[in-house]
Amino acid sequence: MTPTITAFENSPDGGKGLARDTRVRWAFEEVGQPYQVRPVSFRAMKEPAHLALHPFGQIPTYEEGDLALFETGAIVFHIAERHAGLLPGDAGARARAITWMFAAVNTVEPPILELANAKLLEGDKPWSRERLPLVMDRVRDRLKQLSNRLGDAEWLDGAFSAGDLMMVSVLLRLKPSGILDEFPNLAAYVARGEARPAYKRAFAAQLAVFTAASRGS
Ligand SMILES: N[C@@H](CCC(=O)N[C@@H](CS)C(=O)NCC(=O)O)C(=O)O
Repeated sequence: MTPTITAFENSPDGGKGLARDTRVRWAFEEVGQPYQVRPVSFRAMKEPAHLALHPFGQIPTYEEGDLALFETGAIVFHIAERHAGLLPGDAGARARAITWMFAAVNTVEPPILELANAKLLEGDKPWSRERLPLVMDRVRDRLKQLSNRLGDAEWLDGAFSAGDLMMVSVLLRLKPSGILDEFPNLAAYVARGEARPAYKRAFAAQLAVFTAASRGS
């Protein structure tokens, strides 16, 4: 059965890869699993039908027969478990790849989201200018640690894995801020992720939704 995921009907970034269905599309592309996409509006995301799939009223969701999942970490893990290509066969290496998936969403993504919130949602507050350097330094602290661990390796732990897919996806959000460029090995790591044919296909598929919509309007 072909899985169906949900994605923004109108993405705030116009389909340029920042919405989180990108990482799920990327995982599908890496393992060669076809998928379908059901666009949802912001209003529909908060209505009962979508809330039954996603208790927090967000995208993406994943449906396959009776199975409904939410949370990109869980969805990518589910895809990686069922298909070859994203998790190593060796038990230890597999556990470490899963560890990097958790690190991406649980340790690296939170300060990056905090920065996005500080700019987008709190930029007009009187205390925003004073707080921003503190928020940026929290991101730098995490990136420094990650940069030290990556060193001059190509990927986080041997061959490319779901751990890299999640970490690159999380770091991509920083590109417009310029902070990533302070850590050349991380910037190169992200560029290697973006250069993967599967990432390019995922990006193009997401963008096509919005370029087609704007041609039609
Ligand atoms: N932790 C969740 C976050 C999901 C999330 O924040 N999705 C965003 C789109 S990238 C969303 O639906 N935002 C709209 C909203 O929260 O109302 C995951 O990784 O799946």
